[in-house]
Amino acid sequence: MTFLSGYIAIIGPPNVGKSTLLNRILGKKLAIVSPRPQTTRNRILGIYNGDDFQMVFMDTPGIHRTRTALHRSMVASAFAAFNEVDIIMVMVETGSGDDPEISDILNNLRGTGKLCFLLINKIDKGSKEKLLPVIADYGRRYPFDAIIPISALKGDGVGLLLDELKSRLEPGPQFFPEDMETDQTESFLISEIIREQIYYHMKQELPYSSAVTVETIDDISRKGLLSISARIHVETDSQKGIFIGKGGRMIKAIGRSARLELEKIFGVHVYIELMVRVEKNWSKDGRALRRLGY
Ligand SMILES: Nc1nc2c(ncn2[C@@H]2O[C@H](COP(=O)(O)OP(=O)(O)OP(=O)(O)O)[C@@H](O)[C@H]2O)c(=O)[nH]1
Ligand SMILES: [Mg+2]
Repeated sequence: MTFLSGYIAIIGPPNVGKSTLLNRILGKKLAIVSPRPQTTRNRILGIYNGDDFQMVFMDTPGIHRTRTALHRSMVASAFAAFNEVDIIMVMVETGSGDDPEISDILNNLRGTGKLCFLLINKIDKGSKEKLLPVIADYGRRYPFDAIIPISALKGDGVGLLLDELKSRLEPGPQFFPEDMETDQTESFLISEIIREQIYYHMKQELPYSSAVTVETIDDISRKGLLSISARIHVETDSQKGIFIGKGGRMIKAIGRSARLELEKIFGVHVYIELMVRVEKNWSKDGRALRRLGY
């Protein structure tokens, strides 16, 4: 039996459902998801194993036109994925055809010569009739090796996508041990889950001005308890005030929902201590970015 393997990137504009697809394929939450754009900031691997194959999926930050140092680093890491994988999956929504990001993505694809699928996501939202002209239009714009409509949220088309991917894998090594599901550390995943809750609790630009680092994790296994201390970094004193909220109400609410989510993921009781710290203009400063993991 020949072992098949490959790296497969999920690329696309923000908010189209890339992280949702990664989680759907792996059958668990590896990547955070939110209704707002630019949620994912780092590349995340999800390792999908079969008896005779291994697919290494790479979730990437949404590609958008941007100015700040943080967003430049996010977009650069997404574009770098083009060169590092065997198969590229470009994900769009039915409505995203005219977005300038799509042209940027297609222009970058042209030079790669790599196998490339187009995934049209969120088909559970629109009508089937609208899909056909979209498929035809994308087919004209780029010679995709396959165009596959899916719903990452509901799972429609995802089985078909996996079959199609498997049929295109080449003989290759098992890159990661069988029991490894992701390249993320536990502490990175925890910081991401806290960041996810910030997207749900904070309005407007505030999530984009925040970063989370985990300072300590105490695994008190005998008591079935994970005790976490983490910091939320914001850019100004006034943001700090809003994150803490009246009488600490906001920070408590973020901590509580992150705790519930982490208890679901780890299956143990979780205790979280959250602190808010001002790191002036961190999203515009290269050194601060590196310190915070970007
Ligand atoms: N109706 C519907 N909603 C979806 C589907 N897939 C994802 N979503 C929703 O779209 C939003 C964005 O999903 P994400 O997975 O965070 O999107 P993303 O492409 O990773 O976004 P960035 O990380 O910001 O680039 C969330 O509210 C998801 O629940 C789908 O198939 N159908
Ligand atoms: Mg994402």
